[in-house]
Amino acid sequence: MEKAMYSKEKVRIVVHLDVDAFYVAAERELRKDWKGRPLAVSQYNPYGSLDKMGINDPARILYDGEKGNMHVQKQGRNVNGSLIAVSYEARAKNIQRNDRGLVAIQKCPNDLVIVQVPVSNGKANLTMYRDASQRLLSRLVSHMHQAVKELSIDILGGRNDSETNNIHISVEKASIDEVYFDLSKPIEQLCECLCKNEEYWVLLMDRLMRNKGELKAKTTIGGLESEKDMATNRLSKNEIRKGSHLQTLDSSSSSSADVAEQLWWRRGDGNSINDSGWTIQELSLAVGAWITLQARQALTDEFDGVYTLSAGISTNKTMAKLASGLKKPNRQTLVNPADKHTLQKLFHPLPIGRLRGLGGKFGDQVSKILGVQTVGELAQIPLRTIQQTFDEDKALWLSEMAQGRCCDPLKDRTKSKRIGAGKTFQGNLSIRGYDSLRKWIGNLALEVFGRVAAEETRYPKTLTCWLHLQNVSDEREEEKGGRKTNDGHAASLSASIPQNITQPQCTDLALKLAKQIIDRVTNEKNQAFSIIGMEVSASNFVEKDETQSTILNAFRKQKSRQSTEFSVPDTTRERLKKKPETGTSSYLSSVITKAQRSVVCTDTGIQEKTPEVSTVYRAKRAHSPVMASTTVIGAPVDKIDVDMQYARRLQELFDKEHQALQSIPKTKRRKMESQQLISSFLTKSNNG
Ligand code: TTP
Repeated sequence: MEKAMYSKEKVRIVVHLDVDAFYVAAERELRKDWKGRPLAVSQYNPYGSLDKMGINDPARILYDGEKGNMHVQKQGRNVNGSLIAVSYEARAKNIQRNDRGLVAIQKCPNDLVIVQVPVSNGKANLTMYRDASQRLLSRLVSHMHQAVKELSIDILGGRNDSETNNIHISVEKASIDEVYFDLSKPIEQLCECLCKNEEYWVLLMDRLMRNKGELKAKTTIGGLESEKDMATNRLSKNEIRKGSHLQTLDSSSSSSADVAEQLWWRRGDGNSINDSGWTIQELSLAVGAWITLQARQALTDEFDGVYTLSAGISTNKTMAKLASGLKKPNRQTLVNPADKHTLQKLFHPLPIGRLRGLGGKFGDQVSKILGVQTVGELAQIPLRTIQQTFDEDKALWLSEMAQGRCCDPLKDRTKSKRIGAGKTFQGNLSIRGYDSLRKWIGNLALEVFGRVAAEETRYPKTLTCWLHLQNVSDEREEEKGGRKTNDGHAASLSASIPQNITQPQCTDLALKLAKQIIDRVTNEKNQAFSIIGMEVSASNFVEKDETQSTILNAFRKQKSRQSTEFSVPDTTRERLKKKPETGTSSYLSSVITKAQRSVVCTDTGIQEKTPEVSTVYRAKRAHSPVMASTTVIGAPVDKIDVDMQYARRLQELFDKEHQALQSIPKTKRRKMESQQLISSFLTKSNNG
């Protein structure tokens, strides 16, 4: 086995975190006395009598077992909505997602609480869950940074604090209660220092194994669990989604006694890296697990134990997500895809539909064409064979995925990629006329518009309408677009959102899309229709100051014709690459980013000065060097030279500023008012 001699080998550490029984936890944040009780959140019940219910409305409590059955009798059918979130205490009583309220009550009559989602405008109002989601994410990001920083300071004794102050951790919000973190960068920095100094190594091992092996006890090594624990791994995607009673609340029932797991951790006993038996990848995973454990615990403590998270620590998104679902709730699982045994035991038996990106039509296609059911069967097929059917990129992606290697990067974002509002219309509530279509599309568009308007920094470019129609004939199926479903046909259409769209225009646009879908799916204008589901959503977000700036709109149109890049000279780049200056480089990058913002935000000023020529000074933080580029926008071709002069002047100023920073002692530099530096840079650039 390769020893942990430090090499420039790239190791990726990706963590997937998923809040346990999220809506239930959000309800418990409001009512702390529900902690520990079997609790379920019920869907909005369209047959019930409750059309409007605020968050604090006591009528939301549809059933409380401790108070007897009165509620059921009093509120009749209200309590029988389907359950969308079920606490682990309720799962232990065999209550599952999608159970009807009355069925759940039969399973746990004395103790269960059923609470209905808040309602407004005759539909579920999910604002409280969305708000909770944003709040949790922002705290979690902060706890992750804190955990990284503490570990670095603890081990390296603050020696590298300029680096730890500037660590970049990519964060991708994946859903309302799921998030990915890419910890590769800080862990790489840490491991590089550790492996060069045995003293640090001992400190690290001490930290990882401290507190009677807390990390070991609270982390499952995926693929090495005891047979008993593996039972939950074999749950189908559907069983996991519904919440199985096999997922246990008792985290101590983990495989901590398992011999193989003990061995996994015991390698840390060596006195130096070289006699430890750890590979760099394993060491990085263990460090990732430690950081994740600290962040999870800090978050749970901060919210008085109301929110718990399950986590997966691995080397890519697919494996991290798979790992986080292996042991729920409130537990973390580490999966090392480089370990063949783990791959064979844990990954290869899975049906391919369990993998990210293979759960839908594409997965079915792969399964059918290649004749494979499991990930292991896919892994056996040579790349060349896959390439005969799928294009090169897809074939490579499939092959790598089956080997547990997936390179998909994180999409650095902490907000949802779309804002949508939807509603289902069951049975005789289906929408059959244009008046109710107008009413409901209007309600949904209004909600989307309101939520988009509340966004401070971004703006969507695309509006989409999705409809689910029933009683659709099978004729000319392929012309309808969308897809056939068990009970009808679902299709969507999108359109660009014009700038400065008003709320009535947004509703009109959504309605126009809905009518186009109906015409297409029913094959004829003014044909009868029956809609059982609809959604309006906004997506394709861009930064607000970009969209709102006329300059940048011009930029989008003309970029391909008239743009030019202006890079930081190599000498500067070399300087910035040097390790002692890493902190400075990210600092400068933020100076430039701010400068760019100021240029963009005050772009009318620039426009006034040079109406035909506008410059955006952009800085991207690439892996290590600062990349600065100047893009000429909307400028007549003969003016580009003039503009490049302006760009060069900015570049010179940047270099001067950089040099000036070097003459200030590092500690002082960090403490300096950043605003002061930025404004000096901007003043110089404006005067220049
Ligand atoms: P999930 O993460 O799928 O489930 P969960 O958090 O309730 O439970 P687990 O611990 O097994 O992850 O969904 C997050 C929330 O999204 C869930 O609490 C309720 C909501 N939701 C729906 O409203 N409808 C659905 O069909 C699903 C799957 C989730």
